[in-house]
Amino acid sequence: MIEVYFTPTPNGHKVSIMLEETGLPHRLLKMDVLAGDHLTPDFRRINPNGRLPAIVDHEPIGGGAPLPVFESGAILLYLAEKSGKFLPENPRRRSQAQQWLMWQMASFGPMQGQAHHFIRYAPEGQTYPTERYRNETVRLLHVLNGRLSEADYLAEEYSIADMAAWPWARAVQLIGLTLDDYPAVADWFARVGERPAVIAGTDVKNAANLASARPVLTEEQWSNLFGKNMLAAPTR
Ligand SMILES: N[C@@H](CCC(=O)N[C@@H](CS)C(=O)NCC(=O)O)C(=O)O
Repeated sequence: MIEVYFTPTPNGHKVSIMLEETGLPHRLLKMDVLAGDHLTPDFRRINPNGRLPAIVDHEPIGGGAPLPVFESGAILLYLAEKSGKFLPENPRRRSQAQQWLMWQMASFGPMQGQAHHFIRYAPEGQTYPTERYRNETVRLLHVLNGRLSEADYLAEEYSIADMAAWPWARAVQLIGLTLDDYPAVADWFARVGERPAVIAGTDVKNAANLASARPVLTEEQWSNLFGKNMLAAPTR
């Protein structure tokens, strides 16, 4: 049994999609980041970085004590290794899957994540950072569109690279961008979105599952995500 410390965000959905795709037995433990569920010393023993998602595999590859795994990209690689699925065997395609997974982890997720912060959470009127991170997201969407104009999937066959990028492609609507401007991305997004495991893993039919465009946070919730409570957590 794999325990998944989960929140229904793009990084969380990468893992829930992969678990649905592979059918590996698992249990989702829903964490409320607004309430600060992820700021506890107990959770830091599972993820020293104190972020979601994280998993604990109680029957890890190679046996031994339960294995905690953090960072969504590392979790996808671990689950691919455990299941023997969705990381291509062919060395060229395997490398492509790893390259696009790293691209998502280093760029498409973090840059867009900053765009979400400045557009949706920061006090309004932050023109420079808003433009900087939205422009970078637009540039990355062009990169993704270029790749998907030459291949049906990021590694030619459906892989963990697609599972990593898809939830972040879905999230661009929340920062005022549309996939209609990137036809190859839009085609791929629709194709991947029809997969039963993607529907089950993200509950895409339920629009309420997407966070609101500009959430209103209480002082405590703000502190848990961006302020004193967040800063205090690693020292506790
Ligand atoms: N690079 C990490 C990013 C994890 C991350 O930032 N997770 C968000 C949810 S998507 C989180 O835990 N947010 C809570 C917070 O910022 O306090 C990964 O891919 O796992």
